[in-house]
Amino acid sequence: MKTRITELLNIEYPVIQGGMAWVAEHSLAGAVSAAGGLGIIAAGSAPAEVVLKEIRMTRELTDKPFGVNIMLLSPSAPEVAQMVSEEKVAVVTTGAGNPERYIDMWKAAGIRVIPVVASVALAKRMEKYGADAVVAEGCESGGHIGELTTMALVPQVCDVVSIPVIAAGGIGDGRGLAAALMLGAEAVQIGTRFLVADECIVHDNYKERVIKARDIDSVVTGRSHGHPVRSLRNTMTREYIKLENEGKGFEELEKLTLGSLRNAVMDGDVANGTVMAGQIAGLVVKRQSCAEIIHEIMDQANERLAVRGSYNE
Ligand code: TUI
Repeated sequence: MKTRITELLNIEYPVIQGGMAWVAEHSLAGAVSAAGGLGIIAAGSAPAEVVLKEIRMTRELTDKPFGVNIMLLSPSAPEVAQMVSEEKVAVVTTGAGNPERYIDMWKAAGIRVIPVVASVALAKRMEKYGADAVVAEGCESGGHIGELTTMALVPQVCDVVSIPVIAAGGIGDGRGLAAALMLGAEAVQIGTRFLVADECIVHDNYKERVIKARDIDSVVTGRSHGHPVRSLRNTMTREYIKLENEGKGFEELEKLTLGSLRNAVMDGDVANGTVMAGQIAGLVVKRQSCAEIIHEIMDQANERLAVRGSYNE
């Protein structure tokens, strides 16, 4: 399957792995890229030297292109932004903010720049500032989210930009990829399904929680203070939502989630930690290698796309 995204990024399949903080390190990114998708190392809140080591370890795993995701709320975002320029990584994606101050520097280093956006306005602005593509991410995603659903956001973004659009949020299989292409996207970014990949380092308890999740098991915390985060329901989210309903402020709420993503991912504390995952978690039912996941998605999408012509027969 060829699209402007597979051409731009020099990848075989239009499947990009989400840059999940604490989760997406060299073994996941390297496996996804080696399998023909685009693997992404998530910088999260790590300092530049840690991300640099991950870049070097990913280069040991594959000669194929991979990317680095920069989480713009992180205090180390400026130093990571500089370091990826010096390293001339193939692709940079950004999340949770507006990366315009870095775009010229990245472009000068020959990097493909792909901001994640949750609104039409930011998509337009990113094109104007020189982005090569955008990820339009709907609120079905895990982690930090915007307001709009993928179904509503993707076609509206496609209508106002000429650069290619990558759809994200609520996509976990080949039906999702086929649907995203119908909306005008030219690739998909997938996070939740890769959480349970064999090459993904998240704790076994986290993988089991994702596999066990039903359709209605993700919840959004933090809407009251303007930093909504989607994760799987547990002791922490129940307590958080209770305190939010009591009108508690950001500082008090933050105490509940300090280090909580790390605790879930690394220590397997799926009761008190933050188990970030998207609404599609209910569809994720088995562990597979990254190559199996990607091939299954492509086979299923190709099958669906072949069926399309038959509706008018
Ligand atoms: O960034 C994400 N998802 C994330 S980041 C993350 S780490 C974190 N952990 C705890 C609390 C907060 C973050 C976990 N998940 N997705 C990309 C994304 N970006 N979704 C929404 C946005 C976004 C939202 C507002 C991008 C830009 C924006 O406004 C920028 C502006 O200044 O206009």
